[in-house]
Amino acid sequence: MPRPAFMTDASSAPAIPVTIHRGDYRRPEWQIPDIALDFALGITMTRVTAALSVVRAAPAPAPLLLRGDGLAAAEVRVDGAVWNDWRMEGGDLVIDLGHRDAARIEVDTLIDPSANTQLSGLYASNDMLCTQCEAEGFRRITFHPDRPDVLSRYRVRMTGDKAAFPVLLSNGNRVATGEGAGGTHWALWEDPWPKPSYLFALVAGDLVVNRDRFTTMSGREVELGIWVREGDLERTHHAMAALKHSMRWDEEVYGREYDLDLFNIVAVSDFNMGAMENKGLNIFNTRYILADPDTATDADFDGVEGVVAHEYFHNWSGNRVTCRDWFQLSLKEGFTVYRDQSFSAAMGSPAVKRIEDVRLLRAAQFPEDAGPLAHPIRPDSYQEISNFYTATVYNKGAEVIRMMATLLGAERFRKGTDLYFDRHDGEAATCEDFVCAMEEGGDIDLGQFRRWYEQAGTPKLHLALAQEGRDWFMDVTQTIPATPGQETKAPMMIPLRLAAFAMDGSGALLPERLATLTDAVQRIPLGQFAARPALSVNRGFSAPVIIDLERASGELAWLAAHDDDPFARYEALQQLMLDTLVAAVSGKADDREAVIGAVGQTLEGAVNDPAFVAEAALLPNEAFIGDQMVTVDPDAIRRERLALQMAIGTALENEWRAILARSAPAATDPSPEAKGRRRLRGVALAYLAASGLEDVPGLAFAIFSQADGMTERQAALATLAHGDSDERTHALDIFYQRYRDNPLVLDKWFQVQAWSQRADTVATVAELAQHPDFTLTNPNRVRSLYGAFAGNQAAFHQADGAGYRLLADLVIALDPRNPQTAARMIPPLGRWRRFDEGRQLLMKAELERILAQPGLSRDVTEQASKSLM
Ligand code: 0A1
Ligand code: ZN
Repeated sequence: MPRPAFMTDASSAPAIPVTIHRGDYRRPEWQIPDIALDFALGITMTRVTAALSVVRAAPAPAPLLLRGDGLAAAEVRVDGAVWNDWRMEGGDLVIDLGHRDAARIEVDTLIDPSANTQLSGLYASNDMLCTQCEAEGFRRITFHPDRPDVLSRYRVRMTGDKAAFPVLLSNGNRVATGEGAGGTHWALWEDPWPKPSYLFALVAGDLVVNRDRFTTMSGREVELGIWVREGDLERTHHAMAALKHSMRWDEEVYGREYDLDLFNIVAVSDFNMGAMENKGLNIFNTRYILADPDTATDADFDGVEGVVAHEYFHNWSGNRVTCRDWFQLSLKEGFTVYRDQSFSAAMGSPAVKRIEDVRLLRAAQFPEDAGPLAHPIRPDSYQEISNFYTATVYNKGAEVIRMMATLLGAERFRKGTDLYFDRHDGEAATCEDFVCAMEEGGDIDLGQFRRWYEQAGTPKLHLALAQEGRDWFMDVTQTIPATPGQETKAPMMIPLRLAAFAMDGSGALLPERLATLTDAVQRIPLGQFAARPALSVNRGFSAPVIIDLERASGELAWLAAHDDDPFARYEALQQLMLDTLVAAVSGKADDREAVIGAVGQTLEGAVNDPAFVAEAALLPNEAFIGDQMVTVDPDAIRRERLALQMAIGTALENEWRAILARSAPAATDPSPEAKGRRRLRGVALAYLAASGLEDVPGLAFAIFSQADGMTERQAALATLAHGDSDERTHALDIFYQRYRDNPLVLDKWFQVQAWSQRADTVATVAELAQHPDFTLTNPNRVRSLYGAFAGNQAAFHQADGAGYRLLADLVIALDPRNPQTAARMIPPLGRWRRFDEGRQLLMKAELERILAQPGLSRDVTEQASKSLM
């Protein structure tokens, strides 16, 4: 009698905090060169028959350990015969194969995709079936070692009802199809490239395709397909263009060519992350595929382009060369983010792209590095790996790659990447392998540089100018703050681009040079000048560090106007704004006039480079202002930032109005120039709104109503949402009625309200959580309301703790259904150390309330308990 064989539980294993350590890595005892999977597909019941050809890889006779999560084994067959020498250990299947060195193992599992609310493994989304296996989802489909250093060739047969699932997709090439009994059909897919289980994918559903072709540099013809639901096809063209550009770019810049005859992308609405790089079958959150000018903003278009590129680039940095274990995640993610950033820079404005990337790093990664969840880009331990898909691993990881590229220069960096790809093709590699390839290919010693992989925390560089006669120096003191488990740190190797200018306009005194810092205290000679120069440091943000350098507002204003590095110009103006805001928040004298003057200066470039001017004119966000303070005062920050916005809005009213008076570019014009103009119009409108001028709600409403695309429409709506006008109510209504059937646009409706600077935003968010269109089943919807809210500093940190309670309630409600997404909502509560005592107590109380819930997932347990430390 076969034992009952249904998936035992839709939720992950209960929380037993087991910590996994990087140092405990052991090579796999068994390899699996070939896997055949047979799926009998159904939304509520899918039967999986897995046949694994296993080969012993270690000398000692160890049993075969196959991981399982929520699975039951009905029967195990070895070389075709029923085998009884197996047992379950927790969710795992352990098969004793005695002294056999090779065997063919067959196991059947039954799963209910409709009950899989975690969106990990095989699940149903809008009547379609799809998979998400990274990091450990494959074990929710069938028993398997499910570790990235076990690489197999996959053969996948899928059978399903032809009407329900007319399209059957998996990795690699479709080698056969046919009809079956009872209205079923089947397809057989083979992927010639050995891959880890986390890259397995399958999709079955009623989908339509946007087809195209690409000819690779060696003349291989590749068929491209973007699969979406009927009605969404018209919104896939931008993604397709991005895919073709990415394919060409990777050939030209890294010499990397695509390696299958087919490249498919599928868009699904319910997805925990942005997208997934499964071999030959990328699966995307609809948010990063669907875009047209009526429903997507310019930022959304850029997001599509960047994520399509990111997943495509993984084909080499991730798939052809994969990770040995999950501690090496940054090997594929940091490098691939660096690659997608470089690609997007090449497609648009490099300066603006750099500004955006740095702003994101400061908003998402710096706080992580400064809080209880800080970890190195190559972590030393974890309880739940899903919690380590972080801004540190991704974005700081990209900065670390960028620093190596800076130290080596373009040509030697390319030698290093060539060596890395060639040497490790087909392997599961480590971060150390990457650094070794850089050292050899680039002929450089990166011994000390490796500390970037080991030490958490954002380094701080205290800089001071010193003078001896006519000789000038920069004295640098490097400190790295203590982080959990790392009390003391050794100095890092830091590439610092710098230049010095004479403020009398006579030009560069010190042309740009690259200084490589290695010591805790170091003196860098700058040269001989008659007077103190204006110092331009960390140009292009050459290192992910915090610079502490006192510069007078006059010097910053001068640099904001004259520095030849656009990023440094942006930084100078931001620093000027920041100094002013921090002074105001601390009740000290501020220099508003200098800021107004510098913004006014910058606006003079509005016609030539509107995109840059728009970025530069934006005030630093509230959280970043808070990061400069010993104790964050959210209310004072909100107040003073609004006051400065109002002062700039009022003083430069004519300039802002002039920007809005010029006609808007057509929404269908995607050129960088048009995008820049739209962005600047949004900034202008926000400044006018902040200045409280009476006609502004009317003006915003007119822009909202007449907008021919989403960029202008959303900017106007967001501006109105901050205020208290009839136009606000009216615009929100119109927007809702017009887009209520488009989930991605409806997300924006939730988002702009959660972002609002109104005093009643906490109450509004609580109300919206009860709205019939709000649902916990869709991660995009959850993020659009609660993710946006948690980023609204003054609202989330409302002094009575109502914001904290709201977020904790969400975590508690969401955890049983989707622990990964629930756990991602916790870090904002973990920032308690940065706030006053009252808020600290309230935040900790909510973390404790979360932890007191029975049956909490491993994901949430790890994040909440570490956040309390
Ligand atoms: N490798 C993907 C990210 C990803 C990770 C986990 C996922 O499921 C929980 C999904 C996607 C990327 O970097 O794009
Ligand atoms: Zn990635």
